[in-house]
Amino acid sequence: MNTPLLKNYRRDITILAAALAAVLNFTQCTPKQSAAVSSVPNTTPHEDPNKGLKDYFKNDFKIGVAVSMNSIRQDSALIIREFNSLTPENDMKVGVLHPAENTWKWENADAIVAFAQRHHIAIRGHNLLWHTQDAKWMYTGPDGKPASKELLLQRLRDHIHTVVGRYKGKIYAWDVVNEAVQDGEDSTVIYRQNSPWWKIFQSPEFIEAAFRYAHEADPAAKLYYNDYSSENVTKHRKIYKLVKSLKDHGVPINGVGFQAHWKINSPTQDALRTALKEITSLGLEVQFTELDIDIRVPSALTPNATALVAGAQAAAPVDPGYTPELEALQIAQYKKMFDVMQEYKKHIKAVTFWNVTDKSSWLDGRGQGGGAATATAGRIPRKAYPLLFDVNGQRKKAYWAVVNTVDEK
Ligand code: 9MR
Repeated sequence: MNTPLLKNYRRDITILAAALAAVLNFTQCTPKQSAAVSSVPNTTPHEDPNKGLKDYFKNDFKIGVAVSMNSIRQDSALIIREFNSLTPENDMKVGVLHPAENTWKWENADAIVAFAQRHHIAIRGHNLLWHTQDAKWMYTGPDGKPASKELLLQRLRDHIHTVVGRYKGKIYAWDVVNEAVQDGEDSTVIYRQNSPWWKIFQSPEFIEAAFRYAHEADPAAKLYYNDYSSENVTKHRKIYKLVKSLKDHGVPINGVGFQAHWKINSPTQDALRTALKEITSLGLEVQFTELDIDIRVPSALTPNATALVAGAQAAAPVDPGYTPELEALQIAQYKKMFDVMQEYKKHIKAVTFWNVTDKSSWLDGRGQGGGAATATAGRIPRKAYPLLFDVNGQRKKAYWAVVNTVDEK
């Protein structure tokens, strides 16, 4: 790994990133100075302390955030100031809400809905069918054998009617089906094979059923198919095929959720444009449902990656932190992505960040790059710093880079 060529490459990248940081600091990462005379002395519209992301983007799309009871307790003022859409990070998932046939755990979900309503914040529901954090009991029949398709559909219908019905009129959009597409380059395998749902159905019938049940329970709610790596060309073609077939079969689907767990070096603007073009050509709306931009990339872009892996293997807590170089790359990536969102804003209904501040991101407990830690790579003890608020809840420079993408014309 330490060839002279690679060393030079790393040095060049570091210099480039530092230069980029300096330029960005001056041009994009401070509140915009408006030429217009503000009615508030010594402030411009972009410095108003009472304004949040939701206000800057009010003519474009909702700005949301995924929350837990903890984050609501710790960051309520920030959440209320910045966001106008909330997604429960875990508390509405099928296995969390409905861990046994006759057991329902409504406490947290109800509390999040009540908090949002109290503060006039819209709510996205997440989710109604997933192969993870699922209700395992659903897959087994009373005889201990795998449930029949009929029984599973009946349980799915009961679940969806109960949950969507309980929050009818309060939840404006649901992730109905989450991550049902197979990863990998084989474009002939569209549907996730290791899902318990697929194993029982061997067809997308359960996906269609979930959308129909959700629509029956709340005809006004917007219904989404939600997935990750949606900008990867093979993956988005599969997502396209799935949602096109739903449309062709008259299934009530309104949109596609791009999770947007991104990195400082991917996706490219063109990859995002291509995916958006294809999905919106079907007349579907789009939401970015789980946005974060991880600063950890296992490549020469992070010059210390090799040392970090070695450090992690030796269980040493090596953490270079949120360096100016990584910060500059993250700012640039946030700007690129929001510039494309501006191009497609007619189709985009909300952009939701996955967690509130860099103090606590779901990525922090995971291996480098957000993947699960593996035996060979070890668990890398680095934080991801993926959001727009720092560990103290203060706005980062990336925040202003994002705000300054708003087209004011
Ligand atoms: O952020 C969620 C984390 O707290 C849970 O432990 C994890 C369990 O799989 O799910 C996380 O949220 C996921 C979301 O529901 C669906 N897309 C991927 C998200 C990150 O894993």
